[in-house]
Amino acid sequence: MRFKKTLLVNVYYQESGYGEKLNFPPIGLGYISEYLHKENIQHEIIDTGTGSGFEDVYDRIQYWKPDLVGFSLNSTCFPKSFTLIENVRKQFPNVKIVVGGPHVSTEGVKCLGDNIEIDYGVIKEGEIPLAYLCNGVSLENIPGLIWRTDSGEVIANNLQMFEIEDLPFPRYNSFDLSSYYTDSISIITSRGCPFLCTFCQQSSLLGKKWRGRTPQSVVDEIEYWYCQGYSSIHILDDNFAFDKERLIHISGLITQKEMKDLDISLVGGVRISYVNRETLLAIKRMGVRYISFGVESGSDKILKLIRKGCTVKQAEKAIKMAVDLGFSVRLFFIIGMPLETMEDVSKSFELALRFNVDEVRFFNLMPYEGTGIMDWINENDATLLYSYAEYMSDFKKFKQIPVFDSPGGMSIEEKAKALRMSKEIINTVEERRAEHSQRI
Ligand code: B12
Ligand code: SF4
Repeated sequence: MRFKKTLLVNVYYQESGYGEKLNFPPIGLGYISEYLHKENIQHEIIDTGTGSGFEDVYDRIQYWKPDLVGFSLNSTCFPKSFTLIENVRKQFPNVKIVVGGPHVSTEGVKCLGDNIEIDYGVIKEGEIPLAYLCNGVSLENIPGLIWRTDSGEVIANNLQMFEIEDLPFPRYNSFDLSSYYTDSISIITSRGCPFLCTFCQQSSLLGKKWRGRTPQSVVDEIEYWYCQGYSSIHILDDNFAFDKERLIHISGLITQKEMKDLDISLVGGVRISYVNRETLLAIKRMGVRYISFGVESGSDKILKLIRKGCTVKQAEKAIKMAVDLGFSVRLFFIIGMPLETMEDVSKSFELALRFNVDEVRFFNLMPYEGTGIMDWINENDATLLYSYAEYMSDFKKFKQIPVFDSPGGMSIEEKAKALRMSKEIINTVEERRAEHSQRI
């Protein structure tokens, strides 16, 4: 065995704008932990999203003495994460360090190239590669592993798409579930996305191939949590409705179960091009009251440019159908796409107000590494006004500040104005909802 004791650290920052603490455990580390349990690999978890600070990480290493420390990294505040890693290296020179998560999947070898303190990285899924690493499989045979040869060259091994059915779902036995302030549990029933919406990193994260768990395993997981006292389940898939037959099957299995007050939310959003009456009815039958759609824009010109793969007409039809079927509907829009004009933004505002939805949200477009938008910025005469590290380091602040200037679209001032105006639309929808619930 190469590593006998592994400490896994979830790195969370309040500057991400998501509040002081996390309200449910990190699913990715949950899957990794479950797999390590299956393989009898000794490990512990520390989650800085539950109020633990960096000092707690150092203390735990000092006290528990792991020989491998793994960090789960988002791009959010990545410079700070690298400082944390440097501090661990300084204080514990003999500990080996491995990183994984969205930041590593999108940056690849750059993560190790830029950081001599990091010993290994894992691109995309971590369960099996990490178990191989701990168990002593030779480095060149670990799929997706980034490592250094004796001559110091950084190498990334080929990836392997794993069968997700072979991965047990997280039971969080190594987590302190009571430190998350929620009475709901979040689950993931599929991985990967074959679409290439230009603002989204998804295909570079867990792969372009959509892989869904079997209906039986999804329902087993829901039933497991229901029996543990969690009647509220959040499904966070990016593409839950990708396979219509699977969806209908899951719905059918749930309705056969005795889970009376089961309340499922499709938090991740349903792709508009999959919505039809049959799908929505199946979703409703399985106990879903709340559904969200990533509409992105009310302008066909923009939807085409961002390769969203649907039209405004399709969006209208899907929203109307969902509202008419009694779902609580939430719509997501983005402001600041290249070539977007104030006229396009007005169309998004109109669409946001057109139906009796419960909530709308407008996001300032932040270009991520590995997205079509970032390529577009690099290839066209567009300028990033802040460095990637800068805007990734303060999501809260950059929610309202445009981060790039591009020819042919809105000026910086217009983008900022559109973002300010979106607050009025959000308020109008909120007021309308409040009035409506008073009437009821
Ligand atoms: C759930 C979720 C959240 C939850 C997190 C809750 C929690 N308890 O952790 C909440 C709502 C709080 C949240 C907040 C934010 N999120 Co979020 N979130 C997600 C979401 C929808 C699902 C994550 C997930 O569970 N995936 C499923 C698991 C199986 O995959 P995974 O987490 O990637 O883990 C696998 C691998 O990455 C790897 N791995 C992970 N960690 C490690 C560690 C080691 C050592 C190894 C070896 C491997 C490894 O192995 C895991 C198992 O295979 C993703 C989208 C997505 N589909 O991934 C976005 C996503 C991760 N979030 C994102 C963002 C931007 C944010 C926010 C900044 C949002 C904001 N404020 O606008 C904040 C940042 C919070 C922070 N960490 O500081 C981005 C990150 C982009 C990036 N490059 O970093 C994503 C990818 C969405 C997107 N496409 O934009 N988020
Ligand atoms: S926005 Fe949704 S459909 Fe488009 S690439 Fe991202 S996850 Fe896939």
